[in-house]
Amino acid sequence: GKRMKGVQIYRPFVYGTTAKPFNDTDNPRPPGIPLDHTHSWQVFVKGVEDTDVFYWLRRVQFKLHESIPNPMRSIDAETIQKENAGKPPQKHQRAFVVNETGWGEFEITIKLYYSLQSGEKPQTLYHHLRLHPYGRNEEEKEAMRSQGGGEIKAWTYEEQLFNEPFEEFYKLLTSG
Ligand code: SLL
Repeated sequence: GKRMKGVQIYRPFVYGTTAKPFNDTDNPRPPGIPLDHTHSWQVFVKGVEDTDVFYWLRRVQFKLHESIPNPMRSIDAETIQKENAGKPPQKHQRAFVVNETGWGEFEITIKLYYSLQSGEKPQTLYHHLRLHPYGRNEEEKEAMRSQGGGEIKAWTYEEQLFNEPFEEFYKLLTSG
């Protein structure tokens, strides 16, 4: 294939974590979860407002902390699409997501694998799993709690740049 000289194309996406402390009302600790686990959390990569990213992003690999069983989690768009087939649309259906529980914060390595047509090498992102609100004082922490409706959201809005894409990939990106 031929690369398109001077062409740059961007695709928006969001990645990050959402965490919630266990409590007695809407987030009880599930049976079998160790007593030292204080939170449920998820890490994800998805389109902005749940738009499709599967046509340019084919796999996401999340590397979690070694204290977590099976810390390498690889998720393929194809697998998600098969699981979704025939189901009514739901929130987060088109997202690469790992759900976990735990007690501590750590750095998550997120590796993005692009469509085979793109010819792009995988790219690595780093994300700090946040379980606790942060702020310079108690008011700021409380504001972060209430903004997330009791959830601690650490989300990053990004734009993926494809520089001088192959013609076939450019067609794929713009035909959606
Ligand atoms: C800390 N440096 O000490 C960090 C490490 C590790 C968090 C945090 C384990 C969960 C599981 C878990 O939450 N590890 O056992 O599945 O704060």
